[in-house]
Amino acid sequence: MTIVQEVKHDALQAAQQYVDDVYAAIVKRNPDEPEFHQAAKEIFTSLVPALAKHPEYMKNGILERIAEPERMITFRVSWVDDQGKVRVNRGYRVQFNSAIGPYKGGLRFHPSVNASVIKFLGFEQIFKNALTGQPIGGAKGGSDFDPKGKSEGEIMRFTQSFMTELCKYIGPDVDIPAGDIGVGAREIGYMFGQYKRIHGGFEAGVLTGKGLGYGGSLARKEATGYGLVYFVEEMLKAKGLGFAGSTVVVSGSGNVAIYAMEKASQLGAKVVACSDSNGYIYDPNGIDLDTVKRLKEVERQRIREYVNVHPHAEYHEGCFGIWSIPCDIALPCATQNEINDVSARALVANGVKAVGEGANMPSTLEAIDVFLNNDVLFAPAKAANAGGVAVSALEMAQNSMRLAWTFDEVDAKLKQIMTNIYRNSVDTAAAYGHPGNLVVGANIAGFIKVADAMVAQGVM
Ligand code: NDP
Ligand code: 2IT
Repeated sequence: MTIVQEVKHDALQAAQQYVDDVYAAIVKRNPDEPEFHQAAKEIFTSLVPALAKHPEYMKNGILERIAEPERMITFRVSWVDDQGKVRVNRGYRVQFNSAIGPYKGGLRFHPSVNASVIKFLGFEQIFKNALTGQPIGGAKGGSDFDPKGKSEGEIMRFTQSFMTELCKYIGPDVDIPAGDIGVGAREIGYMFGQYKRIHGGFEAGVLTGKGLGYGGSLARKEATGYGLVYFVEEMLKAKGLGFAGSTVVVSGSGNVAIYAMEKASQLGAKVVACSDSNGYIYDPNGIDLDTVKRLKEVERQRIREYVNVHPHAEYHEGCFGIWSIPCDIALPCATQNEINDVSARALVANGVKAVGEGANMPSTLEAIDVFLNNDVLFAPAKAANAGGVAVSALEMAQNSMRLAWTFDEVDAKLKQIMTNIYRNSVDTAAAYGHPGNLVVGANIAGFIKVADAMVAQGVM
């Protein structure tokens, strides 16, 4: 008998009512925050069987509390551009939940950043971090600063100004930021330098994703993309499938996309497409990753430049067209809501077997329904992309021990963590009456860990 078969129908009804009431209150209290509403809706919908089984969560007001950030900081970030003009951006840090560990989560620099985006990301991070099995709470931050077209000097001055304010709220045992869209090793380096200058000590554990020469971890750069592919490989294996011999489409061409492409290729897949925010490339011979790395990691160019090196490849303007390319496995690794129901139906019509979310919330709620209703193997973001933050926690562990593991040691731990998350999600989905539904499994598994800690620590 599954756990959910043991619970009575009226317990399920009470749980559903509780979820509906709290969701309505969230929408009312956080108007004009559609991304945050979307993330809350996805998680809450999954939690009904868990709340029915554990009425103590309702009694303790867990949903009301977990959806309200412990702290939300917004601040002015002033800086001077290369023309001598004063510029002002807005900085954010949401410290969402510290029930199981210090706040942990990335920083995003992108013009689309606002309170809704930061809160959806911070909310997701709570459950993702719990799934890793490591002692890290949930947080996120960033700014509406647009790094595109900025000089090195402008990036440095902005980033230093950002950290001058953020440093008041973080610390190795308090809150540990890392990268996300628009924040990579370069920005983490400038932030680490500024934090150190202000605080006066070498607190390596205050940021993760650091350079290898000053406290960074081997395999952190690769971790999100590799971890995504390890997770999807487990999911495929359970059905007698695998990356070997498959055709793969990856959106984005940033940190997550590049290392997802690398690992998928190493496992014998042919990656035929990737993108940036302007458009996508299709290379029927398989993407030449060295060219993509040079264009994106070194030269910070647009992906359209790829066809100058490989004239047989095609470039198409716009982001959604990439999902019309026939493939066995789709790995959205760019941004939120990049797959809508139309794109999802196109993927299904072309016979996609598996979708693995490398980005955070890349599929709309309607797109997820399309995948689940058509028996597409679906790996939800908070499980499938947890490898990045998991290796961040391993970076913190190495910093605390003042030693450094080899690449192979970190990679082996990452693989084990991704396998554990997969098994935990599968087992939890089955136990709560939704076998094979990893959305439900991952949401409930992450939630229970945090909820139990919140109950144990009392109302606060
Ligand atoms: P990068 O900045 O390295 O790359 C982002 C990529 O996505 C770029 O190719 C970018 O194109 C594209 N992109 C960004 N915004 C948009 C948009 N609005 N529309 C279309 N394309 C867009 O970021 P990451 O690779 O680090 O992050 C990608 C995703 O993965 C994000 O959702 C992030 O939250 C998630 N993630 C990242 C982790 C990490 O460790 N870095 C961990 C877990 C999840 P362009 O260059 O044109 O902007
Ligand atoms: O979304 C994410 O998990 C990240 N951007 C990584 C966060 C981290 O702290 O490494």
